[in-house]
Amino acid sequence: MIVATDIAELEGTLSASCVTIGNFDGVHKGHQELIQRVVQHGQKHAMLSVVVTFEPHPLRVLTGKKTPPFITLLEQKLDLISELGVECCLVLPFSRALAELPPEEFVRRYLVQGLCMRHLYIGYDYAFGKGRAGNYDLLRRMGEDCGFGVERLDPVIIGSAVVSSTRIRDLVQAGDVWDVPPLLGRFFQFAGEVIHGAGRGSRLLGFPTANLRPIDELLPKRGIYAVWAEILGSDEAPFAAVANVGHNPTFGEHPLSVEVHIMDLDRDLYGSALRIHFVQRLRDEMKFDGPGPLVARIKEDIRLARQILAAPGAEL
Ligand code: RBF
Ligand code: MG
Repeated sequence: MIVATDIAELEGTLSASCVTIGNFDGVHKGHQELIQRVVQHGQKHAMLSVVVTFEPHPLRVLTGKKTPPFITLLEQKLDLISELGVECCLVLPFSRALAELPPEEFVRRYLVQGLCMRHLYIGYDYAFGKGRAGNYDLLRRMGEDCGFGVERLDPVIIGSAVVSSTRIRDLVQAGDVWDVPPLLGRFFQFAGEVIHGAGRGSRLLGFPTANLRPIDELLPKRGIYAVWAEILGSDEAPFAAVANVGHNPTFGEHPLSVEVHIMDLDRDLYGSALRIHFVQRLRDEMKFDGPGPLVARIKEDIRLARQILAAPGAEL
């Protein structure tokens, strides 16, 4: 997949394109449906398939920091879009100036002149620009003048509700990670770099944990989870593991940490990055009466996690 961040890189190189545009946080089932339609239409009509997205997220530019934590950051988003067969992704740097551009001008300048767009797919609720003026009706009207078709897709309904990034975020933050895959198309994932922790895990408890410095933003509700731990940049299969998202209250109050105990791996992971796939929540984090009872409970967590990860539906 070609990734461009400036329309000038593409202008004049394309003869016809099929496009979708959006923020695509999570690249969930609804996004996947839309993007697959672009790829299919492109193949059928000899058009280049193009996804247009913005970075940073428009809301973060326009409202400061007051946005929900994202499900996927740009790098993973691009990987997921590329895996769907898209040939080109235009990642436009979002700015207040771009936000001020009248929708008609955005369409003319970027989509028609820049990308030679002949067909556009949009999500059921998509609108862009100031006051959401760049809506389906405006795009239809412009399509007639500029020579592109517009199709608006119906929302994807799963479990009698529309699939949306907000709904997925809410499930994750409620700890209901087992309910995420039908909507997201995969388990909820969280990547982090392995850093030095308190050293208590192996020394005191006999369960070494990899402590993660977050790369991703969205974290599941505090608690203990059955997870797959993937070592990024290695070709080893993901490991069965248990994760604790919490404050280790048994040992005083600590800042929130994400720790992973990999069951069948006895190796130093400092400096590596892990991607954790959250399969099932096991329990709340609790304050135990010292290390003894905590260790007994962790053994129980591990036994349960092994069963969950071996069961149908838990495979990656
Ligand atoms: N710490 C707690 O204080 N309460 C818990 O319920 C708890 N559960 C854990 C479950 C698992 C599977 C793991 C790996 C860790 C857990 N911890 C818990 C964190 C533990 O206190 C921590 O790993 C060590 O203190 C080392 O940082
Ligand atoms: Mg540790």
